Order: sequence, then structure tokens, then C-alpha cells
Amino acid sequence: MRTPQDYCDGAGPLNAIQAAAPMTRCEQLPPPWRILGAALIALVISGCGESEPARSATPIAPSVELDTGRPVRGVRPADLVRFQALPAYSEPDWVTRNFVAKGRLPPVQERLPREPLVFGSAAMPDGQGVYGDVLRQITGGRPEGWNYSAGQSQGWGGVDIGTMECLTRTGPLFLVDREALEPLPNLAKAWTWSRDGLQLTMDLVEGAKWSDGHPFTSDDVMFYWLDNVLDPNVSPLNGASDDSFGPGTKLEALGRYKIRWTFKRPFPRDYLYQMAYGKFCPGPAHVLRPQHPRYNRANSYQDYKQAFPASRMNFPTMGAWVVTEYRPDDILILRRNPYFWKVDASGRQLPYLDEMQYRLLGWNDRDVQVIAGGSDLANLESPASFVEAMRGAAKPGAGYRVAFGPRTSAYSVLMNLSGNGWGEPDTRGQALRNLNRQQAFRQAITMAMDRKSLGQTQVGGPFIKPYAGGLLASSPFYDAQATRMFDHNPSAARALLSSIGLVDRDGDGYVNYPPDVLKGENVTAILTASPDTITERTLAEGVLLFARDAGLRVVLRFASGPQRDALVASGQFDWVLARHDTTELTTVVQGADALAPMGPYTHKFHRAGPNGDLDLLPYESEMVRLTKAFIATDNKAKRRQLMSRYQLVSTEQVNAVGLIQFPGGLLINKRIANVPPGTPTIMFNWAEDALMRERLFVPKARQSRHELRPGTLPGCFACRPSAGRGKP
Ligand code: BQZ
Repeated sequence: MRTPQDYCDGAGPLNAIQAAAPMTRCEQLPPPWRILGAALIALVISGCGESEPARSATPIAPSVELDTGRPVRGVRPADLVRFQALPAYSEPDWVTRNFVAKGRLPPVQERLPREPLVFGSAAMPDGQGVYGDVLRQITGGRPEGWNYSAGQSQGWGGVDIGTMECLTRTGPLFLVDREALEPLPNLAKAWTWSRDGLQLTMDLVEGAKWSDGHPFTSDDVMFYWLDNVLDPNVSPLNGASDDSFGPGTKLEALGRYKIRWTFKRPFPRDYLYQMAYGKFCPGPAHVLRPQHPRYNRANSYQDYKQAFPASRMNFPTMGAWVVTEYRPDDILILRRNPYFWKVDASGRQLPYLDEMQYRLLGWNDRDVQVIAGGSDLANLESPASFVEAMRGAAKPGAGYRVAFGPRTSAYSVLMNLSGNGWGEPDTRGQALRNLNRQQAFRQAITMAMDRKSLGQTQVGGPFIKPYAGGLLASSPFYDAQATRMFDHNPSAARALLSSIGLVDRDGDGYVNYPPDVLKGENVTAILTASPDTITERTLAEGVLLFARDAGLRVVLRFASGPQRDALVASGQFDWVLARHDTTELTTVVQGADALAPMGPYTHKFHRAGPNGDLDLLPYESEMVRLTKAFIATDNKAKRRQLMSRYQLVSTEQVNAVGLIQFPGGLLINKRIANVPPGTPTIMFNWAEDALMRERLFVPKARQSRHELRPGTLPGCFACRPSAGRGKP
């Protein structure tokens, strides 16, 4: 991999065009006219689209869809999911024949809860499905192990979203009528607020079971809360902490299937969003507790975290699938969960797809493999691949289609705003943070950026829009009037830098600190970025080149996904190139507590130092006040007003240097049905949740032979290997 020194500060002549459009020396983009040509073709195709044949058993989807964000939805939550006992239930014939009939599995009605979750057919684009086939996906991550509650990743890319279930669910909310917007019931099937709104009582799905047949009860919920979220020695994946549900919040079990929250403020409805993926997805207490140091004195907390390595198969889940096979750096195979507690309106136990496969490759392979026919589904989130993906989909007989969602993807440069020692910076790092905390410095950086060129280097055409920072334009709370966009102006940026004493004193083209700071050496900012995708690499190099044009020396530090995340989480960064992969800057209602540094250890780029003090800047204090007021009111007009003020403060103060915003898309194999049109790559959650993969199906006539372990079910986790249920 190229080291920053290769570029260092990008010395050496570049021709005019390359100077205008920051490009890496080695990656040549297709000439602009070809990009535009392809985009126009795509636009035309989507505009008039292939004439869709009448809806037949085997739905044929158009090759390229461009969702311009038209809300073709507006379903009511109960149209999507409800809890109801149905007259009869069924399962794939091979399960009945080879497992139930042979007494190796109880009958389906005994495996399902008293009232299973029922998916409404009205919200199924292609209607109720049929059983069979496999969903093939790729992830660039690698499973660390199965202890999500103690912070282990299962390899990202939607693996954990397919195995973990949470109290509520929000991914599919992009389909829901905004007037009826509230998290969907999930493991918590219903809830009631006390009259004063300080207590919330939730009913859990009575009779639901883990994939090993063990009952799911409030014990699993309380173990997750008391012995993981509230245990200071444990950090669940996706960062749940006592702060996430409000300081002083209590949770108690009122029975096997009833829990009650007690809050410090009335009606904190935003916490219902926190109870969805990634913050409240309990693990199997019957398996985890025996390894937890509070109950197993022989174990350390590290032992507990690593007690379930990725090599252990059939780890109990509440999700639609269970990991049954794992070959490092090769593949994860997941088979249908025989105890899955969700059905379609005809009582067919879901999922429809018997198998899910995850090939363990690179993040860039995700879309390439769908294009090549080796995978069935990918989040198209790297604009540099848009043209190739559309060109391939436009070919006659192409096996996949491209479906673009709303413009909810974006990249920014986040600047570490902690002047208090968070991440133990050295003197160089501390000096740079002191600059990050100055508005003139942040404004100079944002003025140095030529967002239009940064976008054009990724893909031509209508996809990419400049991003000022703050709320994204696709957010229902976005206010263009309150959005301060600083246009590209390197000389004004230089003037701002000199206004705070930063001028090029040694004539090397870079501004220097005043003589009494770091002996007047060049101001140097280390930009941490992931090398995992072309988009991140080229954007990082673009930032380096544009900063240099304004006289600021930037050095790139490439650190891959988990390393980058660890550096950021521990505050060891000056600047980080961040992909917008959370929900607060689009939905606002979900993850609102991430909009500002609400607590000493909650914010992504401003946390407390070793002495626990959070040195907020005045504008940040106002953002905290605005966010608290937003969370505390249900009044729509007041909320809109508060977010307009938030937008003005965060963009005027350049809380983060926004770069580009663009629509993510999905690449989908054409045999896959029930994909809701316009599914966002990320909004309330990743597409892997928004898609409701348990409802995806392949019409019989189009079913493939890609399944690797047909006719098998997950074995049991804790019993002797030979006694496995797996093989028929
Ligand atoms: C989606 C997502 C599902 C994590 C991850 C990955 C990690 C980060 C982030 C995205 C991947 C995919 O994102 O890029 O499309 O499938 O998994 O979880 O980037 O490295 O730590 O935050 O969500």
C-alpha cells in the first residue's frame, strides 16, 4: 500500500486538469464524456424504463432505477408488521419431512410464539413468497466472534443484522407514513406509557425461542442491560452505554414477558429508536452468563469477550438465520433458524430463503461480484463504481439491476475538537487541536475544499452534490435557508489562516505556526482515512491536495475499518475522513443524542479528557441545548425551528467539513423478489435491515442451484458434536 510519504504533501508538477480535479497518480478515471454518456443512458433507461411486462409469477425488474426520493410508500406500521395468532402455520416441506416427521424437531406451531410477528402482505412489493434458494452476499469485514454484547463484530456487511434481533426495529421506517412514524414493534411487541410518561412498560414476544429452542424471556433483556450495558467493563458493539438511554434510567423485569423502563424525563420517545439495531439487541443469556466474570470467577472480562470465537458454529440467535459454517477468509454459511418467530400472513414461517452466504472478500468486491454474477445483493455506496454498475445493468440479459435510493450517503472531515487530552495527543497533536477549536481555522479548511471537483472525480452526472456539513439535504428537517455553504476560495482560506497568525514564514508553500508554537514549524494535520474503498482513498488525496492549495500541510494516515474505528473511538486522530454511516444527520429522530456532545463519552469527535472534563466550545453548548430541546418536545413546528437553528450553527461554525452527499443504491440479482423500491442504503438503519431480508424470496421458476448446504438446519451449540441436528 502506498504510504503518505509517497504523496507527503503532493509535491511535483500536476497538469491543469489534474490540479483542478484532485486525482491519485495511479487511478485514472474514465474520461468525463464517457461517464456523462453512461449516466445519461441510465437516466434515459430509468426515465422511460423497459416496458414492464404484466406482473407474472416471475417478476422482471427494470435494469436501472433512479429513486428521486418520491415517497411511493406511506404505509401504516400495522400494514408492515403486527402480532397475531393465525389459524395454521407451515414450514418448508423438507423440514417437516426430514426433521419434524423424524422427531428431530417439534412441530412448527410449537416452535412459534403464541402470537408470532406477522408481515402484512400489503407492504410486500411482490406479494407473499415461496420457500427456497439462497441469498449470496459479500463482506469486506471479518467475524471476530459471536459475543455482540461484549463488542465483537460479526464481520459487518449485515451479518449481525441477519442474526441479531432488537427490542424495536427502525430500518423499514422509510416505508412508513411520516405522520405515523414510530419504531416498529419487534422483540418488544407492544408498549404503554404511564400517565406522567416517566415509565414505559413493554410486553415481550411470549413464547419466542432462540434458535437452539431455549425460551427468550425478560432474563435475556435484563442480562444484556445489567451485565453488559451497565457493566463498565463491557462495551457492547455499536456503543450502547447507560448514556444511550438517559442518565439514571432504570429497567426492571415485571415477569417472564414484561419489562418496565423508568426515566428521569417524561415521554423520551427518542429512546424507542435507541432500542432498535445496534443499541438494544440482547444476546442469549443462557449461553453468555456462564462465561461472564460476575458469574464465573475464573473468567476475566477479556475471556468473556472472547469466549465465543468465530470458529464456534450454531451460536444461538433470534434472527432469521444461524451461522453454521465458517472458513476463515473464505465464507460464512448461514442456514434458516427453525425457531424463527416471524411468519407471513398465510402463516408460513419465515425466512423464505433457506440459506444466506457471506463470501469474505474486500469491500470493493461487493458490487464487482454482483456485476459478475457471484453475489446477489450489495450496497452500492462507492460513487466511483456507479458508472460501471449502471453500464453492466444496461446490457441486454444483465442478471442484476441497480436501484438507487434517496441521497442519504455522504463524506465529511471530522476534526478532533478535544483540547483536554482525549487520546493523549503529543505536542504536535495538541497544537493542531487548539487550531481545530478555532472557527477561523475550520472555516479556512472548508473554504479550501472544492467540493464540485471532489464529486466529479468520483462520478459525473447528477449523483453527487456538495455537502456543507450538518443535516443532509434528504433529511425531513433540512432547511436550505439555514445552511451556510462556504464556496471554494483558496485565497480567502489563506487570508483566514493568516488572520490567526498562520503564514508561510519559510517559503515552502506551507503555513507555519507562530514562532512560539512548536518553534514555528509547518502546521501539519494528519488525516486518518480507510484505504478499503477507492472512494475513501481518492477523497483523502483530494483533501490533501486542496488543503495544500490553501497552504496547509496534510499527511495521510490510512487505517483499515476496525483500526480506523479504534483510533477514532480512542481520540487518537487530528482529522478523520468519515463516511456518514449513522442515522442522526438524516432522520434526526434516530440517534439524536449523536447530534452534539451530549455526554462526556458519547460524541464521535469531541469527548472528555483523562480528568473527565468535556471542554465544550460555546457553539457546541448551543448545539447541545438545541438537541436537548428537540428531544424534549413532540411539537413538529418547534422541532423544525430547533433544527433550522441547529443547522445554521453547525454549518456557520463548520462543526464538520462536509464534502459530498449522494444517493446510495442497491445492486440486486434479478431473481430476488420483494425488494421495496427506493430502499435507502442507510437511513434509519442499513439496507440490510431496511430490506427485511426475511421477506425476500425467489420465484420457483427462477430458483438457482447456488445453495451450498440444501436440506440442512443449524446443529445445536452446546451439545456433543455428533449429536448435531444438522444433517437430515
Ligand atoms: C453496511 C454495514 C452493515 C461500521 C460498516 C463497516 C465497519 C464500520 C459500518 C455497509 C459496512 C458496510 O459498514 O460498508 O454497507 O453493510 O456494514 O453493518 O464500514 O468498518 O465500523 O460502522 O457500519
